[in-house]
Amino acid sequence: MALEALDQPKSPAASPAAGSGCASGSCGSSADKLAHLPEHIRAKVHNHPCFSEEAHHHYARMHVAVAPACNIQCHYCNRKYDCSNESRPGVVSELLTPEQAVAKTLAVAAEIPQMTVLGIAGPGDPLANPERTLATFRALSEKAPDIKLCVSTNGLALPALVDEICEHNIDHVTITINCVDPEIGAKIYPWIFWNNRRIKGVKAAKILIEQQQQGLQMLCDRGVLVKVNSVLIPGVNDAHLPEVSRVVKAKGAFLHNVMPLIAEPEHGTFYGLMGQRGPSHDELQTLQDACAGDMAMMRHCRQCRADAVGMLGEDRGAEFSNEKVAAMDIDYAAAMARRAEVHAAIEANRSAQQQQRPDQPSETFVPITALLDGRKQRQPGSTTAAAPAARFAVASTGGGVINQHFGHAREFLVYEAASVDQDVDVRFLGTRKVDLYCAGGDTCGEAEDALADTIRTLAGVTGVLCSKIGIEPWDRLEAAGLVPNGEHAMEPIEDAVAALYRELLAAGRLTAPPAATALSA
Ligand code: CLF
Ligand code: SF4
Repeated sequence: MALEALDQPKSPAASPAAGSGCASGSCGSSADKLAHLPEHIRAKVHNHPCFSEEAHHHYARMHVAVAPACNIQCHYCNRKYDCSNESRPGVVSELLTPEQAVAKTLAVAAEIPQMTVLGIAGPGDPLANPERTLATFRALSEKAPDIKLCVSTNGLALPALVDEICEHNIDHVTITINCVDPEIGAKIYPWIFWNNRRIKGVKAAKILIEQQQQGLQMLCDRGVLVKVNSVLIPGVNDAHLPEVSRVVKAKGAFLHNVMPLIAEPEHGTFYGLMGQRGPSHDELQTLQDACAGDMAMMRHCRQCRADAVGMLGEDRGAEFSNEKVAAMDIDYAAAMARRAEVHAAIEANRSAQQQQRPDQPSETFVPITALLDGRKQRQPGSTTAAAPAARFAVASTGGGVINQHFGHAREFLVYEAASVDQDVDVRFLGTRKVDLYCAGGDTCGEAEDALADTIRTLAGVTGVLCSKIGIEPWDRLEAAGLVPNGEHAMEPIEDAVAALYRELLAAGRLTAPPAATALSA
């Protein structure tokens, strides 16, 4: 899993219009982006950075790597590294005991008060290590009741553990479901370990799928919010994933997260060694849109490490090694009070941002519960007017505002703007990772290759919004046909994207739709 530190934005929220600063997220404002959800669900997702796209601008999560073993083998995994269920492979985790995990969680909660969720996602399968996983959750539910608990699993052991999951107040569960067809499953999973036996092929996949579906149904019946992760493997399950979406939605899954396969020979995975490719940006987005139909899709996943700490997209794990945590003296009662203050300030910011846009009641993703009420998502590139859609890359460290220097960005958030019924509709599409262009000091601006790579990564994007940008990269972006913009610093992202879109439209610079091949997030 992955991360980032929250640089608290000095947003317009500090104004008296910031409202009551409802920390519970239940103020009932019609401008609240989650207002369409039932209250009990809104309370669960409001500050969960994975289950709410809007929340990921404001809140952080952390993982503790307490689960080394796994009960299945996936062709995209090498367990010397992190679990590819929810992790970017390639970096070995520091394995923790439950006691170390609890100490680390309390330390992070004190140091990063905007951390709201503790997840267990590896490096193996958390439910294949039930004692270690549940001991961690049990201790944390007692010592840190203000932290949400979250677990990610391949689902094989899930039905047997559903009752214990519910006992420990784990409100959010992710199941990685790559298929509902055993024939396809046999191409992804060479074996499972089941009832003390290793089982292979289609038979193994059939058992795994049955367990996943049963576990999903049991959790949904008990009111637990379930996100389904699927790894998009071109040529293996790409045509099949819309069916997966349909099936899991019918069972009551809250959100579907289609993630790209990461397969490189150096990872030592079967797919990596066999040359199985991952999807392009275009293929991923096309598949996400195909799965969306009337289903909620997660598009802001960072495929983070099993020991991730911080905001999505930033890694602060090194600050919380076992050695460093052992040297910390944490007063958790004081930390909880501080956390409550910080959360109230964040909610004041969010409330103010929403009040500035009372005509925008919905999240950029639309949860299933809302879609069942008849809400629809605009399809990418679609517009009811003659004006074309355009894509914008945004540099932000969090807070939902444009607050990052172009040269400091390690990733860009990609949004699409389109004219719809005389208004501008802004939609989040995904993220694109880049190498750091400016390392500060004398080296700033010398990273020619990094800038060239960034420009290539931003293919299909029309404008680049950041808080500041140097003359050199400005010229290079312009020469590449991009429109750099630093005029909307500290403004809410969607407002700034809409403003630049309008400006370019009025200037006649959006007369032709971008080429279809360029339209990828
Ligand atoms: Fe962790 Fe996963 Fe919980 Fe989030 S991550 S266990 S739901 S708290 Fe989030 Fe990371 Fe994507 Fe996972 S961005 S990989 S979806
Ligand atoms: Fe690896 Fe996770 Fe698959 Fe187990 S479930 S083999 S840890 S990717």
